Amino acid sequence: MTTNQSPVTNPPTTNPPITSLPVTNYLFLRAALGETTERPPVWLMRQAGRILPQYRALRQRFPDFKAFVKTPDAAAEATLQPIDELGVDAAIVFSDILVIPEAMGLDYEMIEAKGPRFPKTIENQQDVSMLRSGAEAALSLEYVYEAIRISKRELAGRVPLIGFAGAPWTILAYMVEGSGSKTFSKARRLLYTQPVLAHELLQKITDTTIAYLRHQVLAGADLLQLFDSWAGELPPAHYRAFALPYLRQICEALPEVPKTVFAKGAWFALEDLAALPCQIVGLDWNISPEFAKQKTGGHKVLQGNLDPCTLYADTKTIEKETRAMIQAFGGKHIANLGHGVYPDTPLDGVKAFVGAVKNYDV
Ligand code: 1CP
Repeated sequence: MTTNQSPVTNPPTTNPPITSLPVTNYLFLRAALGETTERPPVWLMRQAGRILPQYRALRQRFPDFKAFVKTPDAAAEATLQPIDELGVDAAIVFSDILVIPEAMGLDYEMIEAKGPRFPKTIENQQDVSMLRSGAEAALSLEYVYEAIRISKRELAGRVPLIGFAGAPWTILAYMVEGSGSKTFSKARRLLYTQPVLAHELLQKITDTTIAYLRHQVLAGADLLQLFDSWAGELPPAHYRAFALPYLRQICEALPEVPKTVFAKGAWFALEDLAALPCQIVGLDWNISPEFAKQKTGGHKVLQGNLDPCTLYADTKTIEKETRAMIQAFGGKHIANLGHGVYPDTPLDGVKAFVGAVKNYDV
């Protein structure tokens, strides 16, 4: 136990957790724990999404993305679609990282084909003081826990289920910036102009995320991934001061399941990421496997990192590039892309990638 944990509330009593359901495809869990496996397990970030015709059909029923995420049956259906269609070795619960700001009291809209927009952003002490945090905020995310329980039941042990959250710096970036951004200059400015306030906000996000992920594990998540999508926006010293300590708190608070930290663009922090109490480090496609292995000293399982644009190529090229990637990692590896699969990627390209990993002979 660490001193940074928020109090846990009792898990909801309806639908008992089904963590006891056996997982029959152990490949991912074995690889996550550093075992040598017959081939690397494979899944894709953003596999539950527009690449699948089934997803696009389901989405028709929910013109509002948030209503979709908040309907546990529908979210569970989206979670399972890539398992049925692609045969990947893990499912990831269908949700979004932005449910955390909303649970803390900062509402957002998801604008079709554009992305999120927060009508009100965080600017000053009063804004931060008004936010809910910790167990209290995490209680409002029951719909995610229910989606996990339904997904676990319907997966019936076929593959493990990954729970996830945004990393505190990335969540702060949205809360301060109010949307995606080319520069994230408002969020980065805050770290220079109001560092104490930034730390207060990061701590509140961290406390909420820990309570949230704990509920996800109680609901049945077998592994957890933290998405630090805007890690690469920070200079190394700021990443060390404003991102890593909070990632550490989260990892330390959840010892019961394997954890992946995916810090996009943070090649400069690989040694620090390797020192976190997580099992897997996710890599984007700007990092060579050789560089990553050297910087992480062989201590971590590495996940990634094919350029998502590879999947627009012909099948032969996809197979060749995928095999080359697996060879370059040479074990202790989970095959994935270097970021989420792009929504207009041809399904055949995605299948060629998954097939190339599954047919790989070590
Ligand atoms: O399959 C899966 O991976 C599970 C579903 C999932 C995940 C893990 C979704 C559904 N979102 C996320 C995480 C997420 N959301 C991240 C971290 C991963 C990454 O870097 O891509 C981020 C940054 C978001 C924020 C977000 N949500 C954006 C990006 C906007 C920006 O700033 O550039 C967008 C467009 C969304 C909406 C969203 N979330 C998920 C989907 C499938 C969609 C698109 C809506 C749709 O296609 O129906």
